[in-house]
Amino acid sequence: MSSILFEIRDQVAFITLNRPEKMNAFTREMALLLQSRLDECASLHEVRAVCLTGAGRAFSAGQDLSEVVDPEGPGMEKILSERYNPIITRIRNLPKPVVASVNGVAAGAGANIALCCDIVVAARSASFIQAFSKIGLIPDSGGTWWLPRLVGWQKAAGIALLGDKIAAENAEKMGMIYAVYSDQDFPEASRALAATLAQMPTRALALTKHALNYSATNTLEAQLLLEDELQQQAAQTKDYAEGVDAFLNKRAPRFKGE
Ligand code: T3D
Repeated sequence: MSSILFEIRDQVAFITLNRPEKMNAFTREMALLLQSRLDECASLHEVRAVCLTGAGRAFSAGQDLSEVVDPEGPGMEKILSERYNPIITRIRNLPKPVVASVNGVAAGAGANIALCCDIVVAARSASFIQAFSKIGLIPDSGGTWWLPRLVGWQKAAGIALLGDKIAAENAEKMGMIYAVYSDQDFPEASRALAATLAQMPTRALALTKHALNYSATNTLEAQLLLEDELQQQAAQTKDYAEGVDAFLNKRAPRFKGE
């Protein structure tokens, strides 16, 4: 059985991290396979949204620590540059919305892969752990970038330094994630969220994502210019014409992602 499951349904690509007996901890092979599945999602026209989740009781426990003690294994620099940094940049640059459907504990790089997704939803029993300080590392995979932006400096510092387990409900209250569903509702609710995104104007969503990516570092003036440029691109899409026509004719729009 592959460590990454991949299935396309209703124009949503479901990517499942699949080493449940090891809490979906990432091996090298698994990290590289996730990268190539994300590339497929970017290139396949039939994929209009992505839903990333984990098999079993974890989303992911991050790097498989049994690999890092292997004297023949790659050094730390290689681990981040070869495995995790390309996953984060692929998700951020993917011109389609990516939902992190956090079914259970998300720790270490597993937590930060979830946090870099466009919309993060979680089951009530899920949790987030910046486990790095417990083993003498610093938060990587974008953790030090996302946390202060999502929850503010004080909470980010506490979460990163202490490495405490943050329950999904607390993560939602502090703005780390978008929504929490009961464990019972979670599978259908997160699937429906991804399916809704897949029926929306895909190119406008991609341009929105692009604008949000730049908002963290742009000045207001630069961001206004960028919005102007991207809005002109959005206005040329068939989906924009469809959206306006549907509104004026009081009917539901049928977006095609074009
Ligand atoms: O060089 C570098 O490392 C750079 C890269 C860094 C990126 C990172 O992600 S560093 C952070 C790595 N992750 C962690 O430190 C988290 C370690 N795991 C845990 O803290 C706990 O397992 C959890 C809180 C995630 C879950 O706890 P619990 O009690 O529900 O489950 P468990 O019993 O600890 O784990 C179940 C099995 O999964 C167990 O295996 P076993 O004994 O049944 O054969 C456990 O060893 C295994 N497992 C869990 N996490 C990892 C792991 N095996 C390898 N690597 C793991 N990260």
